[in-house]
Amino acid sequence: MIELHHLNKSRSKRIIWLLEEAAIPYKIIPYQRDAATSLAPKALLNVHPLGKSPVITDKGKVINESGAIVDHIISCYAPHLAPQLDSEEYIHYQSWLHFAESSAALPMLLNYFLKMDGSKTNFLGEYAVKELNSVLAYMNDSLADREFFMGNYLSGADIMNSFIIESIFSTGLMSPFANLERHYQKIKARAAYIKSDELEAHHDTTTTS
Ligand SMILES: N[C@@H](CCC(=O)N[C@@H](CS)C(=O)NCC(=O)O)C(=O)O
Repeated sequence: MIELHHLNKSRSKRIIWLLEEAAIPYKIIPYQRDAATSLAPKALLNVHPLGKSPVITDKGKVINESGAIVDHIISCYAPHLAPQLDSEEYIHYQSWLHFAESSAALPMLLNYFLKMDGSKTNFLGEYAVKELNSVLAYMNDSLADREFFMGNYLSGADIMNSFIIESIFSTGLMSPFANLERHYQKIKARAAYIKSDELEAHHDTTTTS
């Protein structure tokens, strides 16, 4: 059975959502961020040398990086959440999978960390805002004529990019991006997404007390 090493308030929630969509048996092994530093506990280093989450174990394999995890779960257990391997769409699908943790995550996290840090920057602050707006506009435009990133069906592309969309929504930066907002409302209404929210809250000691 798949075991998900899940850190509270993290990207790992997208893997819970995926596992719920895939409807396969799995087990969550929960970890809590340090209350002062927000860092992961050292115990995660016993699972993978980077000590980050998500990480899964499946059939004796340890898999880190959410993109690789999403790819693995979908290829092995939920092929309906991706286009056919030999289709034209497949390359676009792969681009969206990688986009979430590269082009989109960098400016989003830069922006977030700079705000938390509060220090004066030379060019970085302006760069982060400009880049973030550019990737959000790209995502928004791509959703203009479709419900989901790959068309009219949910795929790993939506699951990977949900971390970006949720984070942006929580900062209140969403208003100029109506298509992204529509997409967010759509995914939030899915039973598997609602279940992932419940499970995340259940395994987060800062919300369950
Ligand atoms: N690119 C990696 C990023 C993994 C990552 O940075 N995870 C964060 C949680 S969102 C983490 O474990 N942070 C705790 C720490 O750095 O101590 C992925 O997509 O899995």
